[in-house]
Order: sequence, then structure tokens, then C-alpha cells
Amino acid sequence: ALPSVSTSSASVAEEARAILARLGVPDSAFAPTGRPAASPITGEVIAHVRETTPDEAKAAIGRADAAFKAWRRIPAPKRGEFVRLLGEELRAAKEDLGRLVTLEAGKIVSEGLGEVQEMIDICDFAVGLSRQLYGLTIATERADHRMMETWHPLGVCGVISAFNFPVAVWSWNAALALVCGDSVVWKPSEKTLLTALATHAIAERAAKRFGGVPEGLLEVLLGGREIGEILVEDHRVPVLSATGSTAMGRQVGPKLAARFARAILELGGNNAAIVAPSADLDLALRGIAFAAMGTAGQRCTTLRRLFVHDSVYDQLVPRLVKVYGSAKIGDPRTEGTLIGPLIDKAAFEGMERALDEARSVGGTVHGGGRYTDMPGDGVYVRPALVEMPEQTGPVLRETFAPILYVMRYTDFDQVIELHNAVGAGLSSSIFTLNLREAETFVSAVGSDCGIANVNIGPSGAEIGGAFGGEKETGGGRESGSDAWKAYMRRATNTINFGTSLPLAQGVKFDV
Ligand code: UN1
Repeated sequence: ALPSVSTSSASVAEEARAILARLGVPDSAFAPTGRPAASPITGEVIAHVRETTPDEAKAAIGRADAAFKAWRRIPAPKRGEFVRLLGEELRAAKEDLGRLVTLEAGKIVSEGLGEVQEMIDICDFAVGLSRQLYGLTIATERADHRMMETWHPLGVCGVISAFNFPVAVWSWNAALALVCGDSVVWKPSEKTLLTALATHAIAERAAKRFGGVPEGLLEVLLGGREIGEILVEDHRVPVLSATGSTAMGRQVGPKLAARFARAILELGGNNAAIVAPSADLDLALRGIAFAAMGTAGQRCTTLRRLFVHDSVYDQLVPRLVKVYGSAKIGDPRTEGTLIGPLIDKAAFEGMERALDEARSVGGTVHGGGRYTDMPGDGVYVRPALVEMPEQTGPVLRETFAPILYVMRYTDFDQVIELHNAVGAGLSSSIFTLNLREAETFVSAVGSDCGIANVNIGPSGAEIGGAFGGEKETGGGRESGSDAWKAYMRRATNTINFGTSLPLAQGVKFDV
């Protein structure tokens, strides 16, 4: 059970517990022997969460499978009504849930709220979509025939999500899956169990208001990797969306392929921006600062590589170094803070390793290192800007921390090649006022990423577009555009309303 809450001078843990109680997370979710859920702000343990056992996980998938069989019979616009209620409940809970994201994941307040707004946005999108799950009517070569395609619900949709967007990623998948007629089994990051419990409680409220939601439509599995593996391996889960590192994707992808399940993989990014000679440098500076330092460098869309044209390098980079030196680091609850804590000590160690390696291959490091001016055991770092002689060593991989590698360039074609010469292919951007450069960057011969922007940074996408990337990013697409198709199965139907049986391709088979 949750210890009682005193509201005066609330610590992180006390405030989080008060929110959990307000959002209706039941006492049964907690147990003294459970997994400790800590806040990266101070390192305090907020609560001990009861983990899901393997047997419970299998039972939950079974319930979800049964729920799917009932849910698929509900007309899609009615399913949309459930998602509309979910959006309403999220609106009502926005302050609390956003705050809990801050307390459990360490995001600054406006980013915590922004994450919940993203959940609301995808619900709105999905409600409209629930009346637009269009198939085609196709011209047929046979007389008195009609050919069409129909989109049907697919089954249980598994969702494995990461700590850095602890609630939004679930919603991108769940809102679409639900209107598509699927049930959803969610395995959140073991680092953000509390926001998952809170989200589940909010969804339960929407379910109660809707009435008649089949039991098991939304399930949550809490635990470590073993629990995720159960979801990956269970043949009753025909589609699985997994967000995390490329290393995780390499494990999960083949297992899904082996049982012919559909994979929606959202893996690592090594996102770059190009600053061209004509760039609006004030705008570029702000775009770069948010994309590289926001969320303490822990977005999959974080800007990690910056190519600056030789002719503007000495104007831009010293200004950037100054911004890096003055960006406010600290408690993400405090107004004015731009950079909150890293999720844990391992993240800091990864950052240190990358910076050491950068130095060893000729990089000049500005900033970096632990920021120790903080009470408690949170892991705070100074963001690092590293001037690199070339794209080599740690620049070629994703380190989930606020490190920006900066390189000079002179030739546009060459910089496009360098831009694309990394494993990941998630997001990208160019700052330029030159039409040819801008259009080339977003053309077939430009950026090879799933997201390519002009005069804004690579992060902070809205939900209307399909989100995801190519190459080692895994190829999955979530959220907007036609990403919904991954959550459904397509049937092609040919209907003969005539009295003869013409065969396609003119084949004769007279018996
Ligand atoms: C992630 O970091 O996992 O585009 C997703 C963005 C956010 C999503 C990031 N809308 O930065």
C-alpha cells in the first residue's frame, strides 16, 4: 500500500505518491518486495511496484486475445468513441500525469506536459481516423465482378516502450490499435513503471465511462526484459511495436520474423543538422539548442551531429558554446531549468566514455562532466559540445546523453554524403534559405532519414505525420499519415455478381 501523504513541503516521493493516489492507481499495484521505482531528480525511491510474473503475463495476453475477439465486432466509429473518452480523461489528468512524467523520468515541466499533450493529440487523430479506415475499390478485368480491399482488425498489439517517452509512445500505438480493433498489451520500461500505472488507471476510467469494454482490452506487464520477451515470443501477438536501442531491435526483430509477426521498430537515431552559408543563424541557434540539449539529450530524435559550413562556422559555433555554458541545469521542477537529470548513472558513464573517446580522436570538448551542485543522488551533467576534425569514433553511434558533435564542411554534395554515412536513419534537418539546398535535402538524393526538416531541428515532431526511420532505426512508422495500416490486416475481395465464371488472365478451364 502507498504510505499516507503529507502535502506540506512535499518531497519528490511524496508528491508522486499523492499524484498516483489522485489518478486512482490501486494500492494492490504496490508491494514491499516489489521493484523500486526511483526518481532521477533525487534518486529517492517513490514506491515499490509489484511486478508481473511470467504466468500472469501469459494470462494477460490470453485475456487480450479474448478481448480482441469481442472488440473487433464493435464498429470502428464506436471504438473511436472509447478513444475520444480516453482523450477526455487525459485532458482532465494532464497536469498530474505531466507532473508524474517530470518526477519519474526527469523531464522539465513543459516537456512533461508536452508529452501528455502528444497523447491527447493522437487520441484526437485516432477518433477522426475511426471513420476513415478506408479501403480501395479496384477496377477488375472481369465482367459483373467487383474487387475491393477491406481493412480488418489484426489481433493483440504488443507495445514495448522506453523510459524517455514513458507514456506518449504507448498512446501513439494504443490509440491507433484501439480504433483499428486490436487489443493492446503494454510492457513499459522498467525505469518508468509509475507513469505506466497512472496511464492505465486513466484508461480504466475511460473504459468505465464507455461501458462494455471487454476485459483484457488494455493490459500492462510490469517487469524487466524477461517479461518483454514473453510478449515478443507469444504467437497470440501478431503485431509488436518496440521502441528502444538498435541492440534491442536486433534481438527482437529476428524473433518476430521467425514467427512471421509484424514488427514496428523504433530504434536508435544519430540525427544530424546542416547549417548552410545562407542560414538564419539566430533561428538555427535556437533550433540546435532545443534539439541537442532538450530532454537532456535523451530523445531518439535528439540532434547529435552538426555540420556547419566553413563560411559561418566562426560566427555560429562560439555562440553555441556560450549557450551551452549558460543553459540552466538543475531540478526539472524549477522554472527556468532547461536540462534536468539523466535517467541513471549508466547514462552518465556512457557519456563519459564517449567524450573520452572523442578526445582520443582529436575532438575538443566544451562542457561535459557531472554537475554536482545538486542535493540528493540525481545524475546531472553539463551538456557537451565537441568540435570534431572529422566524422569518426563516437560520432558514428548514438550515445543517449547531451553530446553534440560539430564538424566543418565546405561542399554541399559531400556533406549530404557524410550526413547519410551513419547506421541510423531517424531524423534530420537543414538550416538554409537557399531553395535548391532545401529542396535537394528533402528529395530522393538528400537525407536518407524517415524525417527530414528544413529550418527546424530534428526533434519535436507532431503526431500528424508518420514517425519513424530507416536503416538501423528499424523502418517502423507510428502516429499519423497511414501508420494505422500496420495495426490491421488487408483483405482483397473479389465478388462475382454475374452468372458466368470468367477467369482472370483469360485462362480457360472448362469442365
Ligand atoms: C522518442 O524520443 O522516443 O519527435 C520519440 C519527437 C517526439 C518523439 C520522440 N515527438 O522528438
